[in-house]
Amino acid sequence: MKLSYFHVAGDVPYVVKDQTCVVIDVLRATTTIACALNNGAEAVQTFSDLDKLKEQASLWPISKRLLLGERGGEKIPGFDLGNSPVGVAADVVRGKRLFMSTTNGTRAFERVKDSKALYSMSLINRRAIGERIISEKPEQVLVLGSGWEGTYSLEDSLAAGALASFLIKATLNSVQIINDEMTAALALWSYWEADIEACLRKSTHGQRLERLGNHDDDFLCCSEIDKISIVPVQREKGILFSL
Ligand code: 3SL
Repeated sequence: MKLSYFHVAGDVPYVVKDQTCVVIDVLRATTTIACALNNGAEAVQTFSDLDKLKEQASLWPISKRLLLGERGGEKIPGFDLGNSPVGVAADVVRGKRLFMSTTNGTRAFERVKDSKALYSMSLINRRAIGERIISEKPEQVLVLGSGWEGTYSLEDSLAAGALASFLIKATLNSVQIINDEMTAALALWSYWEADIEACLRKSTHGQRLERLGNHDDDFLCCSEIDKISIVPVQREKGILFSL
């Protein structure tokens, strides 16, 4: 299995139609998606465009939908929820479809929505995604970070390295790392794996969240490696369901 990593959507150099892709946005979109589906949300529909989100959400019964999103880390005015994994508790999201838009994560999904298989991964469901990939036996897996407005992010690279490390161990080395970005991500993981939360807090986006207010619960939740076994998979374009 060939494994590559791209820091942001704009770095992906080719058509992804025949690929298996994994999107990562540790802080916080893909962690929120994992928690929401784990807590019984019906599905998470992602949008980079807010007008499209509102249009699609209006077709859904009010009692069965929630609008979730942030810009610059803060809840979008008029939306039901901000982008926090601790805000998507079971009593809030169970049975609901989440219409979600975030600054970077939903753009990454948009870039690879035409892929053959598409998964959403964060640190908390890293093992579940790794096991799913192994069972699928794809020739090539493209891992895509979300970054911040087109630039590198430390925490997404950490998670890419965590996935690569899992796949290498679980397949007894039959993984081929095919770009330098993934080699660097693996090195990052081996440097920080014993103190994941410290890495998240050190990242520029982690510092941005700290400036916005107390996000201790989010940092803790986002750094709990392999905590849940949910596999969010795209079954319809732009819509993630639990496998
Ligand atoms: O950029 C994104 O997609 C978000 O995950 C950022 S935030 O953590 O909600 O600020």
